[in-house]
Amino acid sequence: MTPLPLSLPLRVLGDPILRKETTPVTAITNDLRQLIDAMFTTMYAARGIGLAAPQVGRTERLTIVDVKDEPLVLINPEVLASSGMERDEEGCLSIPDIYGDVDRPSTIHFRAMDRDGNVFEREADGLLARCVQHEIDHLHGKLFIDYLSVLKRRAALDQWAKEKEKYPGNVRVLTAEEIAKHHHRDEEL
Ligand code: K1U
Ligand code: ZN
Repeated sequence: MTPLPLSLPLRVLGDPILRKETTPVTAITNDLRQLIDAMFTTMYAARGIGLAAPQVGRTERLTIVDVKDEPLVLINPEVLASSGMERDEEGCLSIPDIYGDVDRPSTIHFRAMDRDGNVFEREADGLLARCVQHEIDHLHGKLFIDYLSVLKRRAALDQWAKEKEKYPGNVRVLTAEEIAKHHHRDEEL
């Protein structure tokens, strides 16, 4: 029986890795595929719709998303074109319980590589477009709070100053209950 991929600890705001540029992936190795599997386990356990490598302490230019039961692996993703503008609320698994309205292009055309090394291009709108942009930002050290107005950012950071006490060492470890509850999503992959 294949062992279940492990859930990884999440890095939260304050960990310098969240502000670093990532390194492009040059080869799809078994280690990278294992990382991808562990990232899906972690994202589902945390009830997220996206997760980027720096959020689990890694520097590879890699992110995953799953909006509406369509898991996507995006390696070296880039937005090629965008249009429209929409404001909607965002959260971040690395800034738990903090939310804010962010303006982003409503439609994007992006390119990425999948887990088999195939390059693909795709259009996205709605929540998928928002999520892909949020995740690509993570790969360049940018967080949704960076888009907030000075006042709203200050309020979010004040709130975070209290929340962060729950995460010593800037690490969020998911509980066994959280992992067990969402493990069925992995089996669908
Ligand atoms: O990268 C991350 O931190 C994941 C983040 C992605 C994201 C959320 C909201 C808008 C854009 C991108 C999350 O998944 S946080 C969980 C969450 O807020 C959410 C979950 C389901 C639907 C909508 C939001
Ligand atoms: Zn995030």
